[in-house]
Amino acid sequence: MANREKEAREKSVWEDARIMLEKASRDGVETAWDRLLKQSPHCKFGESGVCCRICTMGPCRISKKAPLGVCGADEHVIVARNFGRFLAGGAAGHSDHGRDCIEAFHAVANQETSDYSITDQDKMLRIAREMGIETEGRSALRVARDLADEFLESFGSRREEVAFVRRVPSVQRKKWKDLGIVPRGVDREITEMMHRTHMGCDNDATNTLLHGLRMCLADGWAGSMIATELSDILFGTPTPHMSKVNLGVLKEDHVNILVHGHNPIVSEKVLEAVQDPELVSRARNKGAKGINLAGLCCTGNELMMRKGIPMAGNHLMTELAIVTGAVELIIVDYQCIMPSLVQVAKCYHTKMVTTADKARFTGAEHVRFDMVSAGQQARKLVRMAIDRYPLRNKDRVLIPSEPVELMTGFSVEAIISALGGSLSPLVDAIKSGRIRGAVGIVGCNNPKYKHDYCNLNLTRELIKRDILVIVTGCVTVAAGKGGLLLPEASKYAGPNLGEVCEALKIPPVLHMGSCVDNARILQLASLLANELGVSISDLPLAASSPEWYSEKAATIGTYAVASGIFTHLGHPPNITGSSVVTDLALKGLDELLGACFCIEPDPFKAAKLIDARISKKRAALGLSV
Ligand code: XCC
Ligand code: SF4
Repeated sequence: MANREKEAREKSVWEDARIMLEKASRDGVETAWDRLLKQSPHCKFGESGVCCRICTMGPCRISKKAPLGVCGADEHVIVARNFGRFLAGGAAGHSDHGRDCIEAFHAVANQETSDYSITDQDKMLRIAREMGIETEGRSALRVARDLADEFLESFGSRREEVAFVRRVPSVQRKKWKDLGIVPRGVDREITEMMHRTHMGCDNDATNTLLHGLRMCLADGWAGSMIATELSDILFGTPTPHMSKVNLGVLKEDHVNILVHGHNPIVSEKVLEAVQDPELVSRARNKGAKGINLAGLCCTGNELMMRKGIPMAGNHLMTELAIVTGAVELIIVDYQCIMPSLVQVAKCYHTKMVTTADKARFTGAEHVRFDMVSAGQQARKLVRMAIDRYPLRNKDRVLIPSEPVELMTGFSVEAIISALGGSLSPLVDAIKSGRIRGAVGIVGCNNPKYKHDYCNLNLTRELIKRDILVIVTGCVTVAAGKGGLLLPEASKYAGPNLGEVCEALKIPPVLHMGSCVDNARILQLASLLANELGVSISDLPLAASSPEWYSEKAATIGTYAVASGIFTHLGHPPNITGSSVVTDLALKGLDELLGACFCIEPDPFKAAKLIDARISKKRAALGLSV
């Protein structure tokens, strides 16, 4: 085997990735894998979390020789503060995305824009009623204004608890209350974390981490949940349908546009623009057969869940998608967009455009999106892409692999409707053991792992054990490329789960959306708990993020645990330098909240750990193991 091919094989499980990695190396394009090599080995102080840069008496790093920072902080305080700020970054990301959704919804409700509208009015009214807003005899816009205000309140500091806390089963809520971690306003919790972790504030590691739980709960049950619910209201609640995945979704004879980032506010308008007949004929005049839109990462998940737009790839495929040489334009909003994309794009005819004032990239063109000009800006972007088509160098184009089909669109509403209108059949299946439990596998890629090896194998191992898997975020792409998001994949599942899936014509792995859509999993878990009259932590559930990299993923894991869901991670966050913090994460939280973290890089061993946990929960409920 040639060296280049062998190297590529070690980096990813996928053929499309390997072919592109070889091309990148021929084309002289540097990727995340190359840069990881140059960054290795990583700094041990940073890796274990004992390096503090919080004030200018330092920076300090803890070692045997110097066990305290200049101020006297020990490794526990330093690790807890660093991790608290890490979680704050993740909570801020999702929640600011949620806030942008509220602003769009607010603009619609106040008739300040004609570029967006309410697509799912029934859902809007249902949630308004859930929030205690009067809907009888009032216009939809009037209700929408109240709902927008209600959601904005969940970000401020006037509330005792964020709005959706009322969805949490009472036993879990009582635990939060006893621990003093009921989430109040999202912004308040994040600000308080920054305050607590200033030099000379919260100098008790456990106390800092308890606030971390509260802040992450604010993300899960407010920032992210609001983002999901409002995106459904604005763009439609997903229902099951088919789509496609991998780099094969790019088309050689079309203008190819990629959308990357997280917020559907931008990508939904781009989707409208690519369907504009005038723009389609402009593309034809330039020699293309049409305009092809594909997604990356979570913006891709949003478009695929609601509109069936194909998905080109996940986090580690974003550079490689450009290496095809077939992409005219990559439009980004925010989060998880590697700055290297600017350089990779420059190696080809690809143009990179940023759209959010809060996420600009030196070297990329900026086309600002706002509520009133979004439609116009989206058309401008599509024109830009079309005009680049003639610049494409056909000799440098290589689109690998045929796309793989998948089924997507499993919102909570869609799951309930697939079950015939209530969750009872699912509850019965869990009780009888035909479905032994459910695991949400979520999150990212990280070049420290063979790309998608853990994501894919953990998913396969769990369904074999009659455990239903739910995927969101970048794991979706792994499951999709592996053929697991198809009803026919029931043949890879254990006999009992397989039978249930066949009867319902659903895949054994359900795609529930993007990373903010992990809030759908929270909601499903609380509905199940309520149905059974128990707490979330009593259910045979788990979560996992095998190849995570981002602050957001750590925040998601933390709100999952705080909500009562046992959570597996492929590798620990940078906390191992403190025994207090590590013990709390791996054990202490179990006593406090009925769930904790576990760490295991090997997906086969991880499946066993998760299985054991599910069996334990089943036994405690008096169900067959
Ligand atoms: Fe980002 Fe959401 Fe992770 Fe993927 S899964 S790498 S966070 S895009 Ni959220
Ligand atoms: Fe050093 Fe303390 Fe300042 Fe951190 S806060 S840099 S440990 S003196």
